[in-house]
Amino acid sequence: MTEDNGDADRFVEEHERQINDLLQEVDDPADAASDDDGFSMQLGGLELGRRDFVKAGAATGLASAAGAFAGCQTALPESATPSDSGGSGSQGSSAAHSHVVEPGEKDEYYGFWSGGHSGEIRVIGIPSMRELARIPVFNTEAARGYGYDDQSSQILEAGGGYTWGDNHHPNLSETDGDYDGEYLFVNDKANGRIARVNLKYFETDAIVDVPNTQAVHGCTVLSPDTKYVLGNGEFRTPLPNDGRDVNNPEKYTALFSAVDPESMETVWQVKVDGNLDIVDTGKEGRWAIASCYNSEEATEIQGMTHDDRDYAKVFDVPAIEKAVENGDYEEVNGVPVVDGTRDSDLNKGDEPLVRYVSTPKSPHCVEVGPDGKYAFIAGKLSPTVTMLDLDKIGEVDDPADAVAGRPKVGLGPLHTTFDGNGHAYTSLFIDSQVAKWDIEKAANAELGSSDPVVEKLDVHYNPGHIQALEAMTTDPDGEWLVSLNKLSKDRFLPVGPIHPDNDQLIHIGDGEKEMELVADHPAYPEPHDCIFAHKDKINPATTWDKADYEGEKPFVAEGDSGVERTGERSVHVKASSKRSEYGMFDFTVKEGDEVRLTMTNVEGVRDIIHGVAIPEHDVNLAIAPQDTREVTFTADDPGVYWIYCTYFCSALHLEMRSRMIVEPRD
Ligand code: K7E
Ligand code: CUA
Repeated sequence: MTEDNGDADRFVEEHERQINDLLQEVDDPADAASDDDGFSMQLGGLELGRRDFVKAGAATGLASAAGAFAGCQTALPESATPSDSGGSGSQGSSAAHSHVVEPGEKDEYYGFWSGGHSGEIRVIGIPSMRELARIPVFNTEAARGYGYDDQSSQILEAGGGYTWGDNHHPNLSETDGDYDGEYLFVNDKANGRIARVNLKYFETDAIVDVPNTQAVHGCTVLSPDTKYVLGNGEFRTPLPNDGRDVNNPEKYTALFSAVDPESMETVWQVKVDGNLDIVDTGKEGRWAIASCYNSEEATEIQGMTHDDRDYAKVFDVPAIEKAVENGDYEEVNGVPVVDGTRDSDLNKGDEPLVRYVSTPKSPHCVEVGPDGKYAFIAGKLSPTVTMLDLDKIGEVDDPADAVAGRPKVGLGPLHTTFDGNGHAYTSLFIDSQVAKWDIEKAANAELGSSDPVVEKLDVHYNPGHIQALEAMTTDPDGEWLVSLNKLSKDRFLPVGPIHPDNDQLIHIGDGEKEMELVADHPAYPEPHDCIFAHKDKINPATTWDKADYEGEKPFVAEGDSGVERTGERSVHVKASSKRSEYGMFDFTVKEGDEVRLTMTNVEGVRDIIHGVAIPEHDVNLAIAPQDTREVTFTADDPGVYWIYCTYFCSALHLEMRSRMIVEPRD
């Protein structure tokens, strides 16, 4: 049970040194060509040569089957075979496995990407990596009129009225452990929120501002039936955060929150020691496992990385529900908060709410494998992944006895994914690699052994999440894996100092063959994670069904267009739209009127969207067939304003216009 975790400063320093090394090589490729300079160092128990840091084919432009794998040879156990197939860095052209989807053909999978601090979700086809759509969630977005019409503005307003968010973890709703195609849920780390996207319309339909919490980072649905959406409070704050205890960090606390997926209300929270980073659940609806990187409860980096051990926290969901039912909580801002700290009475006895499992060192991610047997907790500052046996965790007296394995996979392990065929794949942020390893072998090996590692593949560069097809279900599909790399450095045409990320498509097949790097895909900052669903599991509507909004907003049929005065200073304008005219060629209001404009697109065919732009009034609607959108604005200045359609809907699109006439008031 010996392990080499080193201390945090050393890891951080080494990491920075490696990045500097790499950047230098990028600047001066000639220098990099000589890799036999005897440079080597010990890090995390691994003997590393210069080529470990200079990821070949990328930094040097060396063509290179050999080059691409040089980086992993020293780090691999003898049994591992370096690939001879490549990863030449030529963006797919020489790859043995094609990801090309021919013109007119469709992709096999939907990929839903988080958009990081862009606030949006991106929909990308797999394997082509073609971007199909962007779904604005926490951001406003002009192309879809999101944040411009009254309905989406109200969603943003109800969610706290912020103009942006930082979404990391997209999750698909499940029924019986499989994707049911109904919803996608995603966190907002920036403002402590969770949003729901309706997958019939690919539109955000609710945002909850989770009370008592400043950052919701980890986010997942409770398998197998989406009973809750679970969110990890990452930043510790006073509870409630109303000015009390501001200078007493030891009184700050982090909360684990459960949100009802239908009402989107926060139904309970659990107060814990340390903080909360990432979360996933077992497959049976009982366990939620979260990582904690700041067990020190420090407020500065030195303190946060001080200890060699932090923990994983295992939440017993039924036990928490029971505590809430029994009234064993304190209500804070309308939410029952149960005490899951280590000294809590609720954690004594044989059904503790939260089990604290000692784990090295500032662990980052938690992913539960397809069979639900193990939770995989990547060490981040430890080169290991801890496997926690979920069948045992409820049985053992000391939660540490539920640790079933701890392979040493490489430097900076962050996230793990699965091919459904016995392999785990872990991203190595510092090594810029994906390590493939054998799960059962790791369960049988000594803790800290690197024997279970089968293969490593260089990626470009510094991967965060990696995700294989349907890896979070009970039945992963293998075949493709995407590595979401934080830095692209020299991989693309330069576009100024803010570089794209690089999402790399890697062929993994059924896990029996070597991994192959197939394509680079630049990504606008900054996706963190993605999730894939087979196309048969997602069934979007191609036009709106007006029955879905009956009673919430009107449907303006062609004959119903008109202006109604609703008050001294307010009017309601209703209009239909179709190719290539609005229901009214003009309408008249008075200076200073509050105008409520209701517009229906009466088209019955797909793909014919009409837009509404009103110059100088910041009005911008995008209305899909059979949908109705409303916007309320003030007509401040007398004059004539040409309304036009923003979507190129027909040959007479330019002529699709109307006039808003604002008469002077006196
Ligand atoms: Cu690792 Cu927010 Cu999932 Cu980023 S988190 S990488
Ligand atoms: Cu309607 Cu262009």
